[in-house]
Parts: sequence; C-alpha cells; structure tokens
Amino acid sequence: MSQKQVDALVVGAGFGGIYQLYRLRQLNLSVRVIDTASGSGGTWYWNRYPGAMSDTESFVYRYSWDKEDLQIYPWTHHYVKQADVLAYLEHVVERHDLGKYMQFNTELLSAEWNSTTNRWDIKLSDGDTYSVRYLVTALGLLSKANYPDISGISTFKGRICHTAAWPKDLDLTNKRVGVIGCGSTGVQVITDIAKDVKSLTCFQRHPQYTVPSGDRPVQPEYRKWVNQNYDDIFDQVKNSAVGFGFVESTVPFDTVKSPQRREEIFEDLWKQGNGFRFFFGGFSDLATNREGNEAACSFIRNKISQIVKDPEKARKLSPHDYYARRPLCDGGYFEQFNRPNVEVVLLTEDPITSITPEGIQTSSALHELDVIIFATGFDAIEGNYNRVRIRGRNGMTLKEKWDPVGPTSYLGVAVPNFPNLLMITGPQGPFSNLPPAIEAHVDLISGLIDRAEGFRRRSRPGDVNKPKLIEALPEAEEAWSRECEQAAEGSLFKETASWIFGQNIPGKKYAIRFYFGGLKAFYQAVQRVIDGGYTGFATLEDKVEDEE
Ligand code: FAD
Ligand code: NA7
Repeated sequence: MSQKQVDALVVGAGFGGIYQLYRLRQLNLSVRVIDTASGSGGTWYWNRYPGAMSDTESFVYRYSWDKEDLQIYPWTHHYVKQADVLAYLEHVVERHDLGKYMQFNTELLSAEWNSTTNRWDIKLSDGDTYSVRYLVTALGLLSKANYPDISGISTFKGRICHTAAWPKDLDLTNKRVGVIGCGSTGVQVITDIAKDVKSLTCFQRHPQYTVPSGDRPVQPEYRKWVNQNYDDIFDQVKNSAVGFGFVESTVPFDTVKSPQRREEIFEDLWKQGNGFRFFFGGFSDLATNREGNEAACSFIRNKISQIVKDPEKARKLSPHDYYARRPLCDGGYFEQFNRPNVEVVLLTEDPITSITPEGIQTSSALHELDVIIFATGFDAIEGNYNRVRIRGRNGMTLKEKWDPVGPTSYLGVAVPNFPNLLMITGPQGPFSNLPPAIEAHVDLISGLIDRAEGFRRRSRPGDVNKPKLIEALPEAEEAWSRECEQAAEGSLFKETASWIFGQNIPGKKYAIRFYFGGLKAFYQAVQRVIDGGYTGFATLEDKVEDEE
C-alpha cells in the first residue's frame, strides 16, 4: 500500500488535538487527526465512570480562544460533568467543521524519522502508512490507564473494569462493589455510587486530603458577570500560578501568627470549596512550609473526624502524610462512609493478597463482590509515548532516551534529535489547570510550524541557508530541565509519592515531570523564546545540508 502524504499528523482528539487541528487548518496545512477512541473528547471520551467531572470550575475549564463561543455556550453548574465536557468538545469540533479531518479507532503504532525525505514515516493500526512533515502528539498526560498487577485477576467471576474504560452496559444497582484506589477518580466514583449499590468496599492504600467542591447550579447573575469579564478572567488565569480562576494568596503561613485566624482562613476556604483554592487561595506556601502544610492537614483531619461518625472508619480515612498530591475536591465523599453499606479497608494494615473467583482477599478477610472497579490512575505523562515506537534522527527511540533519566524536553514541546516532533503537554510542561497550558503549547507549536513553513515558501532550489526543521537544541533542553528542577526545589510534593513524580507505577523512574514555576512564568518563558526568534530551537540550516 502506498504511503499517504499530509503536512501534519495530529495524534489525539482531546482538548489538545482539537485546538491544534484548528490552528493548523488556519495555516492551510493538510492535516489528519487520529485517535484510538471512536470519537473526539480524549479524557472525556474515555472516563465515563459515574461521578466523573472536572475539578477545575466550569468557567475556566474550556478554551479561551473562541470568544464568541465563550459568551453563548451554556453550562449549568459550577463544575462540568464528563458528559458536559464531552458535549462541549464535540460542539467545538462541529462549530469549526473539524470532524472531516478526523479518523477514529486508529492508533499510532510507530513513527520513524526518515532523514532522506526529512519527514516522519508513520504506521497506523488500520494498516495505513503516512509520510508527514510534522508529527504533533496530543496523547494526553493522563490517558494510559494503570492496571495493577494483582494475582488472580483473571479468575474473578464478576465484572472488572477500570474507570478510564468504563463499560456502557455496567449497572451497579444493588451490586456488591469493590473500588480499589481513592485518588481523584476513586473519590468521585465512590461519592456517586454509594447510594445505589448494595455494598461498597473501598480498598484504600493512602487516604487522601479532599475538601468540598462547592458545586451548585449557576445563577443567571453569575453567568452574566462571567460573560462581561471573560477577557479579564482569562488574563488573570494566564497570569496566575495554577490557572484555576481564583486569586492565589500572597500571604506566607508564618505571617499569620494567630491560630484562630489560621483556622478561620481554612474554614472560609472549606466553605468556598475547590481543592486548588483550598491549597493555594489562603496561604502562599502550603507546598513548601511544613508547619503550614501540617496545619492544613490537621484542619482536614478534624473535619473528617467530625463528618465520619464511626471513629474506626474516620481513623482509616485520615491521611498522615504531607498534603502534597494534586489537591482534590468532592461532592460529599467522607459523608458516604456514614452509610451502613459503605466500608473502608486500609491496605497498609490489611493488604490485598489476591483476587479470587468470589472477590478480593486481604490478609484478614475475603470480601465477596460482584464488581471490582479499578480507580488506580494512570501511567502518567510519558506512558502513552512509551507504547509507540518513535525513532528520531540519531536512531534512538524516545523511550530509549527517557528510560535512563526520566522524561525531559524543552518547554514540554520538543526533544533534541526528534525534528518536527511537537508534543502538547509533553513532560516538563506546566503543572496547572490544563486547558490554558494546552493553549500555550498549541500556540507555540503553531508559531514554530508557521515560521518553518515561511522558510519553506521563501526558499528556492539550490539556495543555501534554508531553515525548515524544528528541533530543540540539547543545551535548551538541559537548561529547561534545570529550571524545572529549581522550580520544584523545596516542594513537599517532591517528598510525597504520587503520579506527579512517577511513583505510582512500580519501577517507574522518579523524575521532575512538571514545571512548577507557574502558568504565568511559563507563558513568560514562551514569550521570551518567541521574542528571541524562537531561541533554543535549531532549524535545518544548523543541522543538515540538503533539503528534501
Ligand atoms: P487527552 O484528553 O487525554 O486525549 C488524548 C487522546 O490521545 C486520547 O483520546 C487517546 O485515546 C489518544 N491517544 C493516545 N495515544 C494514542 C495513540 N498511540 N494513537 C492514537 N490515539 C492515541 N485537567 C484539568 O486541568 N482539570 C480537571 O479538572 C481535570 N479533571 C480530570 C478528570 C479526569 C477523570 C481525568 C482522567 C483527567 C482530568 N484532567 C483535568 C486532565 C485532562 O486529561 C486534561 O484536562 C485534558 O482533557 C487533556 O487533554 P489532551 O487533549 O491533552 O489529552
Ligand atoms: P491517582 O491519583 O493516581 O490515584 C490512584 C489511586 O489508586 C491511589 O489511591 C492509589 O493508591 C491507588 N492504587 C494504585 N495502585 C494500587 C494498587 N496496586 N493497590 C491499591 N491501590 C492502588 O489516579 P486518579 O485517577 O484518581 O487521578 C489521576 C488524575 O486524573 C487526577 O489528578 C485528576 O486530574 C484526574 P496510593 O495513593 O498510590 O497509595
């Protein structure tokens, strides 16, 4: 079968892939978007578990670039549920007539740099092969599901599912259900299903700090205010640290001396709702100040003991490590444990030994179940990259490059020796609300491609100095990685095991996988790169003598 040719292949049809397609079509490039899913939406196509919702508030969990759509697109609650986000992304695809460039049920299997053509040779799961000038990966940083290796899984007589691949026909009503994992996803699914199931057993390894989301219906006056202020809102988002649409505190914990005042601040945040607001909205340094962090932990533990009536359940649900994972929020999680049908098993005391035909066997008991739900998270950041063979200009694959040291990049978008490979939310991108981070990446990538295309258009046969390829310089990648290290310096997040640093998967390398300097600093860094004429990016004239 002959190779198909397009200018750009975009892999992934979530927030990142959709916006990238829109921008590349504006540049008049021929583009194909593929996704293994059967439709667009990415995260929100896959994660259809009961209770799935965004924990970024609705008004900023969307694109900022379509100002007309921002004014008219409806949302009913302060948080968007899975179906709402999916409908929104499908709407964007339709509104901009992007569907005709998309191909679903198609996986990227491999991409090999061809130094004769200066293009990527692509193999897809449907047997098609492509030759493309630009390969843009919008694979998602939380989209490769993590299935823990527990002995006996295949012997279970009931249903097993992962929250990130939720079966459409699964009815939990009156079933005996076990949920393994209580991160953001576990908290959401447990809160949603507890009332419907016959029994719910939560297998919890590390209890989590979670605060109320504060979800409620949107009042017309609030929506009117948002619409009137959308420019300022997104300006604030892009000039903030985490981009969640609230003003982050500049008050160091130590400057508030009175214990009573500290308590009042936490109480006010608890009432307002939202995990990121609780963490970043009252004090400026809960991520680095041990005493401040412990004060927040103690406040939440007190809330748990007040909410959960059974002291033994409250004990098991109370975390004791730092409050330094992705901050969670919920719609009444701890309250569910007051239901007589909801139990919690603390796996550090009573570990799972196997899955049997009847259920989950822990050291102390067999928990008989009809359904086991894995809410065990993702092989985050580079997980999706590692399962595709992406071989660069020096013959090395991305996996071979990243395995020994952990995944690195320049600004989260480019890697030396992988010309014209551009990543959306690649490793060492910003730790923030993701849509504005994705927009920063897509805008940078689009600028790089526009510039490279400009060089192409201007070049004449036989010319010298015709820069065309986009590639991160090794020294730029090293400097950016150092900046990521420095930005994470002193953070308690570094000392607390989670997917953010790769500690949720056995054998995965501990590494700085995010830029913790904040969204504002990231946008500024990108602007400096653009203003400097795309500093840190080499072009063909620096690397190769001949053009294609
Ligand atoms: P994704 O939406 O993950 O899309 C990636 C797509 O790439 C997928 O559809 C996948 O099928 C496809 N793909 C991957 N590999 C291949 C391949 N080899 N071939 C073909 N296709 C491939 N972020 C926030 O900022 N706020 C939130 O509140 C929030 N809540 C979340 C809740 C859940 C349950 C989850 C799982 C994530 C949440 N996130 C949240 C993170 C969320 O992933 C991002 O906000 C955003 O949706 C990511 O968009 P994306 O386009 O980068 O990637
Ligand atoms: P997380 O936050 O990685 O949570 C996964 C949970 O699964 C967490 O409680 C883990 O316990 C638990 N887990 C993982 N493996 C096991 C095994 N083998 N045994 C028992 N428990 C296990 O993933 P989420 O999907 O909740 O959230 C990820 C992001 O997606 C989130 O930030 C949102 O943005 C959406 P642990 O804490 O590691 O002890």
